[in-house]
Amino acid sequence: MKQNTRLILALDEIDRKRAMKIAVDVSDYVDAIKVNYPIVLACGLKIIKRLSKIADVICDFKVADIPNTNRLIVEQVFSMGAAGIIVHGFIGHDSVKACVDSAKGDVFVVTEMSHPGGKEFTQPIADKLARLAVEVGANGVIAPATRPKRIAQIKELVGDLKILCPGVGAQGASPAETINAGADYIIVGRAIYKAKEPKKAALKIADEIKMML
Ligand code: NUP
Repeated sequence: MKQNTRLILALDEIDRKRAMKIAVDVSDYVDAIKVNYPIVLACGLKIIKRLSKIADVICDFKVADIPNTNRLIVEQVFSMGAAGIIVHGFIGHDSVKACVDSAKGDVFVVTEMSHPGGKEFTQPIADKLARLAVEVGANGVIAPATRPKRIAQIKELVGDLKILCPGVGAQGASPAETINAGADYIIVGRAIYKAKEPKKAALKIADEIKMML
């Protein structure tokens, strides 16, 4: 995945035409487009292929199963042209390793989740999940933009692994603080795809990121 604007669009828009238009409009300002279940359930797996023609696609499927099932899921995702996949770490080393071994692109491991409930169960084990990501040879981790201090702490644990941070915009975090804390990429959904002019919204965030580098 390129590291140019450091902005990743979380395209949780379920109307296919609108989603494709937004993807084209913001393509100059994003390094990748992240898809999650909403768009894939609404538009079908082919949306991954379609979006891959516009930008690198990361599938945020938070894969969390036994090693064999994880492998089967990962193979399907990469056969559709995805560039990366997001997986859960709490299922253990063997299951995450199965993802890394079968991936034809980047694997990112969720550490502490960005929403308030992320403090309940993911925060207490987040450091262990970050270490697991390093141990199994993942390419990066997901850390919460809503808690910049945690980004910095997780960064200490993962060294060269990339840190991708959701939580900017609708969840309240700012691009500047997130970059300052050590994020390599910022993941933004609603603040872009729900904006009246998604292109302008993406440009504004990309500019804010640039100012901090
Ligand atoms: O901890 C996480 N928080 C989070 O918001 C891990 C995630 N993968 N996400 C995803 O990032 C979430 O599912 C959504 O697709 C995106 C954030 O969207 P928004 O809050 O900017 O609209």
